[in-house]
Amino acid sequence: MVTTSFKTTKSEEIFAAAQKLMPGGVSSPVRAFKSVGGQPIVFDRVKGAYIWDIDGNQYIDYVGTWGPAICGHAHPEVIEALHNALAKGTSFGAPSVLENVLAEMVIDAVPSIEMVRFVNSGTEACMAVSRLMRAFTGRDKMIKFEGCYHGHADMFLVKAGSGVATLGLPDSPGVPKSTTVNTLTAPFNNLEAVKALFEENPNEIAGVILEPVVGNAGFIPPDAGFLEGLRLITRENGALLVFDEVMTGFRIAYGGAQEKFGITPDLTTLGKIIGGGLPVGAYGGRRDIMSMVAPSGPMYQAGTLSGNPLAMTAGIKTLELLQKSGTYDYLDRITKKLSDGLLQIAKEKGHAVCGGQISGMFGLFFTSGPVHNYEDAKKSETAKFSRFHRGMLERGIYLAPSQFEAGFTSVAHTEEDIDRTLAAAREVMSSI
Ligand code: KE4
Repeated sequence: MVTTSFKTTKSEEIFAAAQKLMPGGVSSPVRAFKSVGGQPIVFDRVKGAYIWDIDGNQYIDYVGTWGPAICGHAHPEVIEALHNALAKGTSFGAPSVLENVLAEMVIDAVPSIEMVRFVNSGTEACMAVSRLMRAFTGRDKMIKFEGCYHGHADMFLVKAGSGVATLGLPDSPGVPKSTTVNTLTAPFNNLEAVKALFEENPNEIAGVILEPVVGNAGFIPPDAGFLEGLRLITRENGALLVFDEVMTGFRIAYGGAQEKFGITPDLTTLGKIIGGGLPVGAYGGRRDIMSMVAPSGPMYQAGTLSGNPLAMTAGIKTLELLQKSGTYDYLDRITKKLSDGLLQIAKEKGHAVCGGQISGMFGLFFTSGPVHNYEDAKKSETAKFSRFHRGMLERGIYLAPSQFEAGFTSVAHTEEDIDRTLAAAREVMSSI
């Protein structure tokens, strides 16, 4: 029997106060639990695969601060490395050897990256890469896919995923038409739609940007041949292929989805894991393209805290830990056990459900599916997902508070954690 009854008095008090101080009481919309309802829990501390809320309740965590905690929260070696780095200061605003070290690790790991620039978030990385693809090709238009999320910069808030999808926002107000007129969209996994856009916009499309495995419309993997097709179409049309691997980088494989699927884009964005939980983003790719970035070239992009020594330190140690042999086999094995178990239990209890996992990334939809794109994902029963989320939370299992997000495991998750999660799911699936 898993059912627990958590007291969440302090969470409620603190979140009530937060709502008077910050829009929605949060620093990022999806954290507000708007789409799943009920009270978000206020974190006190995290360690390994676990969260403790401010009332002292413990949860098994499948969000992992939205991906960075792949080695488990507050890994002792990361904490120790940060302690040592702190003694040297918190920010330089100048070159440091730490940037060289992390840059070399990223270049060695990610097939497309010959040169890299560090920034402070995935949003910044995607903003910069959209400017770079336009600077390099001299073209203004770009293609993104419905339901994919590339941060909150204006030009990407067109049929975006993640919090935009979660809140059902009709693409954000405050974004002038002039900044989105050059953003073309197509359904994920639909090569014909992409070909049509290139035919309708000859020699005008700078590039195609995508999440190679979608995590921001729920978990949607690429259909066989989709990534290969995009590589071919972009080459044929003199456009760049850009993989937004902010979420998939170092998670789907050490070299990201591009290593896993054997498709090398021209440019890649990174974030999350390469900062080990501290604010980092990065963009990189072919040397001839990256050489356009100031000060080596004319394309401007800058940032006060870019290459921050603490963030570099946490990223270096995190990637070192991920290089341990067997890491990705373990992630894949425990996440497959979790995903297969959740789907089997849901079906046993009579629910229409589909989903899956790749390495330490998973998701499920309450629809029989299959889910190939955002339109398919929107057919899922989001109200049932909300009841599932709440039921699991009440049993000490912390899932992403949105149907349109993916779940994440870490090397700190044990077989027992997975078994406990499935036992909780067995109870919840009987009652939703
Ligand atoms: P950030 O600016 O949040 O660091 O990265 C933006 C971004 C870009 N590209 C992809 C593929 C992403 O997944 C993200 C951010 N992911 C969301 C979670 N789906 C961040 C969580 C949040 O917005 O609070």
